[in-house]
Amino acid sequence: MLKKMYPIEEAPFLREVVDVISNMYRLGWDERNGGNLSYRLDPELTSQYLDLTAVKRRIDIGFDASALRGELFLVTGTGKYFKNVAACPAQNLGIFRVAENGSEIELLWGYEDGGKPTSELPTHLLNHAERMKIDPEQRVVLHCHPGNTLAMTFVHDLDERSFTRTLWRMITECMVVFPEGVGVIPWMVCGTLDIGRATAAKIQDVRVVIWAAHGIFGVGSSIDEAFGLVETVEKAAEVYMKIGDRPIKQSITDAELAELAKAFGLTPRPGYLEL
Ligand code: 2HA
Ligand code: ZN
Repeated sequence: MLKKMYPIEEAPFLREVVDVISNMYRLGWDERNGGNLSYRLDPELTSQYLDLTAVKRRIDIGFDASALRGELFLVTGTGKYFKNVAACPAQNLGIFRVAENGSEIELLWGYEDGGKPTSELPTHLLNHAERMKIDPEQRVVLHCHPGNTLAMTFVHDLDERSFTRTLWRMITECMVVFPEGVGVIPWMVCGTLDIGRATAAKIQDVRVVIWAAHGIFGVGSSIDEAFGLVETVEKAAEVYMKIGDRPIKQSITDAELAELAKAFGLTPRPGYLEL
């Protein structure tokens, strides 16, 4: 019996991705072709919208993603502008499966003008692979260039403990949202396997990694979770940058952060509080 298929435009995962991308664009986090996103799709759900046996193209990705062979991903296209995604998802996004050989992908939908996945594909796929080892529900990796987080990487020292402690103090909720802290990578060339490896090496311990003078990566089991992490960090960085050089008259103490952890039943990263 032929399976009934629905139009891909109605797929909840596609709508969600288009929505969050448009939102990020309007927040000013994705100038020009800045930013990229990957979403690991559920095959059962996806098969209601796409014939998973109809491979349109095979694309060499130039690195080994065999840890993810057979997995389906919805990923933004290289050189594409977040601004344009809503008007034309099929040109700006693609859905593919990681091929058996691990070094190619099988395009099932999208990249319609002959395009291919984001230049940051190594970071996206390596992050998924690392994160899935500890969280089988890992689905989303999101990258963008939010201005305050970026600015903070110029004026704050990049030590992860120190960076995290500052963020935790800027909004009470920060420690509740990322009790494990944030990862920070000093400037590196982007779009490379090296920066992908450096990011993935951190992503087992943290769900946010900041690239100095570039942007931020957030991961999670859903778009909301990954986006929520990034917007919380960016908001805290905004408060930090707004304070600027003015003297701080009062702030949240370490004892208060410990009290907060107790109230919310969470464990701040060991050694980060001075008690
Ligand atoms: O996709 O953001 O890091 C453009 C970028 C590269
Ligand atoms: Zn970027």
